Amino acid sequence: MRSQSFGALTAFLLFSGAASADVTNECGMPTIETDDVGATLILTYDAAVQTKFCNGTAGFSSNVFVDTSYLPTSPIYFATGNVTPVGNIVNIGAFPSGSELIFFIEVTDTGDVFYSGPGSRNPDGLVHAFVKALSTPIGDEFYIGFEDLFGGGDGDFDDIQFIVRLELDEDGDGVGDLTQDLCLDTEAGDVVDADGCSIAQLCPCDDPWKNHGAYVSCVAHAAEEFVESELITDDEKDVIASAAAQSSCGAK
Ligand SMILES: [Ca+2]
Ligand SMILES: [Ca+2]
Repeated sequence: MRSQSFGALTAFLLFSGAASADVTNECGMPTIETDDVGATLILTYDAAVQTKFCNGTAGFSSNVFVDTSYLPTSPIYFATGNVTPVGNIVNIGAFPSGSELIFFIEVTDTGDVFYSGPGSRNPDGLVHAFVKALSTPIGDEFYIGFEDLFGGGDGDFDDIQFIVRLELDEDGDGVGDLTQDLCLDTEAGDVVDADGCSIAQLCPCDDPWKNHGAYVSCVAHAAEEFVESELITDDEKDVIASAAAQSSCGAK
């Protein structure tokens, strides 16, 4: 089965980015070509992954997930057909180069589960999804559509549709480095805000603080904002604030 190595698809994209006239939702489902059907999506760089839900034409309702062996939290749910609003964006997280993003739908009406990629992954042995590279100025986007009927249905892969956006994410914080991450080189595992900044980056110990209190105040303020954004708990905030108070950062 063909793997889409999107780093090398530039020439191909020039000829395949146009949407067809057969638009079934606000995303504008593209024309599917033979190579798109059953294609796999394998990352060729460390990427922040985001999904944009486009719904589809299904009478059934399906829960939609991304599965990868690389994340302990896998699989990750991100939408439900005919329930999740069209255009809804979910930040899925950071995935290392070499990971395959395997998508699957769980059809709630029938209990069937169908995966993207080769048909051998599915209970009926048939391909149930297409993956098509879209043309984007920054980052990479792929249009994905699923067929939700056992046996392949009508084979137009438009029952569940969504767009996956990938962006280089070298610090692995799940925030794309090209357009969103204001703090590159975040320490691995650190919790970050929507701008990709950790508390340690917002309040660097080695900045020229007026005094120790100014540093402690910066950390306390940042930690409070992280709590309000539900990035950390109150208990975690207390631990962070206590560590800042006991540090020598800002001390003359
Ligand atoms: Ca990043
Ligand atoms: Ca960052």
